[in-house]
Amino acid sequence: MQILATPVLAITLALVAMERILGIGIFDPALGGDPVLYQHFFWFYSHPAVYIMIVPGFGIVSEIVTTFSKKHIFGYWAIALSSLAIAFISFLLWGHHMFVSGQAPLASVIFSFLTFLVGVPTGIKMFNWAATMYKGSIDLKSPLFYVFGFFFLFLVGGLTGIVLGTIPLNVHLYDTYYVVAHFHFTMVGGMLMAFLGGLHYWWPKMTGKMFNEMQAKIASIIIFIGFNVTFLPQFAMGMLGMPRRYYNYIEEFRGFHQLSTIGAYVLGIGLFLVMYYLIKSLFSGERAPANPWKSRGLEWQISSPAPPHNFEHIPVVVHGPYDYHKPMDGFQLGLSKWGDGQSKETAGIER
Ligand SMILES: [Cu+2]
Repeated sequence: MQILATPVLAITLALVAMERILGIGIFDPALGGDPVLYQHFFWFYSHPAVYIMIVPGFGIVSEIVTTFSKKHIFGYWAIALSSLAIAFISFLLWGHHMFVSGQAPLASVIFSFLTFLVGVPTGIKMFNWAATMYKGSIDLKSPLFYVFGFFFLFLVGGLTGIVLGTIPLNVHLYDTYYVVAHFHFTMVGGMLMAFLGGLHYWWPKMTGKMFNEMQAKIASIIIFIGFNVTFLPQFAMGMLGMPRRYYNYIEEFRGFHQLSTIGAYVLGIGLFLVMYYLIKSLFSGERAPANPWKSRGLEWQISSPAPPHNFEHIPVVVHGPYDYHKPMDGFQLGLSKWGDGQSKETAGIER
């Protein structure tokens, strides 16, 4: 997605430079250019750009959900193929940012339909994650707290995306705080929550230190509350007509804005708490065991932090990374079957 989308932004900047420096009319109507063309270029890059940030988050969520449900991921192929479908469809959606830019009505209808279509693979993922947790042996650890935050916030972000993809609603909501709220629910819900979940999940593996689990859970709840207090009022404000990118507003919106401001401070406190206990863990945290979450993933079978060359010898893998239905002993036995009779110690495997 980065290879296909990001160069378009670079090309657009090059075209702007050519227009400014050489006076070639590309976007400026005074020079015979088309300003809407700029929007096409911009959104052809910027819609996939959002997905570039979210899709890795989907991968993190899949890892965390299986580890803390102790269950094989439900619908492995559906999860994998839906990622590819989301990546592919993301290149066909840019026009949903331009319903009010004077594009052809037929184009708007097609872009609207394709926008609804991307909800299908995204929905497949959500249901597969829910099915993975169903009847799982749920281990309520801090990375899973962030994934729960992801489920709720990203769901709201996705559903309000369907609202914005609906042409008549979009005409009313375009350039209002509704869009600001929707965008933050997808970005913070989709990317930041998954990032924080992944940061907590792999922190012991990266640093070799355990953070304070209780503080991590409290911080995740503060962040979740702070985020909702900040951005939920913006949906209401946007529907009532508060435009985005304005410093001033009429008296009617004061309450919403003040609530948002309070929420932003709560959100900030939560994020500073994360910074505090993570940095503290580096100095005074307990030593992390090789596999603190009892995961089946290959990276958890080496010591924490990961040794410079990960595996001294190529491990023999006899089970998949999500095979929680197979006994743990057999799994470790499989990994310790080294081709050339190396001991488990040199391979960094801890029992
Ligand atoms: Cu978009």
